[in-house]
Formats: sequence, structure tokens, C-alpha cells
Amino acid sequence: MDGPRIVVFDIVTIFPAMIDAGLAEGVVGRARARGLLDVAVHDLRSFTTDRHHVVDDMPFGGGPGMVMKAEPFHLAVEAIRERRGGPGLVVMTSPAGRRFDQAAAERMARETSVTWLCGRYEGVDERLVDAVGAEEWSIGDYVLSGGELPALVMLDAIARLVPGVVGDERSVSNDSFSAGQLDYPHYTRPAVWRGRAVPEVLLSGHHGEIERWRREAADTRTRARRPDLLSGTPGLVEGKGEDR
Ligand code: 9D3
Repeated sequence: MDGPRIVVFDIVTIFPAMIDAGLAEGVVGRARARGLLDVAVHDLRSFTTDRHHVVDDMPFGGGPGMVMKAEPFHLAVEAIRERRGGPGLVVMTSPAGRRFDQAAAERMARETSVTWLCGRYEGVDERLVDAVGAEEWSIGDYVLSGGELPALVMLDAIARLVPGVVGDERSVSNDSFSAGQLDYPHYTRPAVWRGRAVPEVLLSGHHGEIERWRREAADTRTRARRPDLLSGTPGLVEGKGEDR
């Protein structure tokens, strides 16, 4: 994978506690504790200038729901850029954004810093995206309640690519090596569990045969479950379909 670059993440949200909770544990939590990642969560309301800390307003043209105001996000991005000493990548979470995938994670992992602006309600004033030079990204075709979980998903995928964040570097290079096809099935003790036996070959000690069995099992699975991965449709490997 690439060298140690982006270790700086900023997230702007009206629900900072939601982000804090998602970053406290696991691989990312440990990487923060070890000083490998610098993650700062910013409460959008702290960038409002009115007494009631209003972050949303009615949509021009009418219609249901509320729209997030541009100015608090703009002030947040200016403050973050000042503090980080550079522009960095700004990501606006949006159901109308490009679909985030492993190729996008690898590209973002080469940035010096990434800032997420988490949308809520019906979305954010369209003028903000252009004003701060943000990229709009979605995590998939299902309806969520806001951009906080998507920001955590993207951050996690990117953080894993930062050298040292995942304890065993072999896991990361294995992910990259097997990109574009599903993993083979895994088994652990006991060898027979509730009447179900582990495939014989895995107990044989014949490493060549085990390798071959795993390759074939992965291939069978991929054909059955995700034929799209084999047909050159946008997928995991950079330069192997992703074009937008
Ligand atoms: C028909 C109008 N809806 C768009 C699909 C309105 C709408 C639904 C959900 C507006 C905002 C949201 C909140 N979702 C996000 O902000 C979001 C999201 C998502 O819902 N799915 C996948 N990725 C993302 S990134 C941000």
C-alpha cells in the first residue's frame, strides 16, 4: 500500500456523540489511542452565530422537510482549513453522491486530510458544495437518516489503509490482493461442530491442496453471489471499472 500520509480526519455534524461512539473502539479507536490517526469531531451548532444555534431552514420553492443552511458548514470548513494549514479533501455525504467503494477509499487515503460534512434532513443548500469545493459521496442505494453513519463507514475504510492502523499488515495486503473477488470460507475448532464437519482438505496439512481448494471455493462463491465482480463492472480494483 502507499506510504504514511493521511492521518488527519475532521467530521462536522449536528450529532457529535454519534461519531464519538463510532470512533471509540475497534481498529480505529486503537489507532487514535496510539497516535496514528488524528480525528476531530466538530459540532455544527458551534459554528452558528444566532442565539438559538439554528442550522436548518425552509426550502425555497416549498415542499416537505427542512434544508441545512450553508453558512455554518462554511464557517466550519474555514476553521478546519486554518487549523490544518491546507485545503485537504472535503466530502459532503449525500444520497445523490457517487457510490463510495474500495477504489475511492484508496484514492482518499492518498490525501493529506479528509473532512466530512454530514448532511441531515432533506439535504444541504446546494451552493455550499461549490463554495467549499466539496465532493459528494453516498455509501449505497438505501435510505438512511443522515450522513453520520456514511462518514464513519468511509473513515473506517480509509483508516485501514494507513500503514500501522491494522495490526497485521498481511490482512491489508491480502484484502488488496483478493480485491475483485469474494473471500473463501473460514473454519476454526472444533473439527466437527454439531454434526457439521470441516472440509477434509483443510485438516490434511497439504498446503498446496489447501491453496487450490481456497482459490476454487472463492471462485465458485464469486460466480454464484457476485458475478458483477468478474464482469468488469465498477468494483474493488482501481482502474478496473470505476469511471465517473
Ligand atoms: C427522495 C428524497 N430522498 C433522497 C433519497 C431524501 C433523502 C433521504 C435520506 C434525503 C436525505 C437522506 C439522508 N441520507 C443521507 O444523508 C445520506 C445517505 C443515504 O441515505 N444513503 C446512502 N448514503 C448516504 S450519504 C448521506
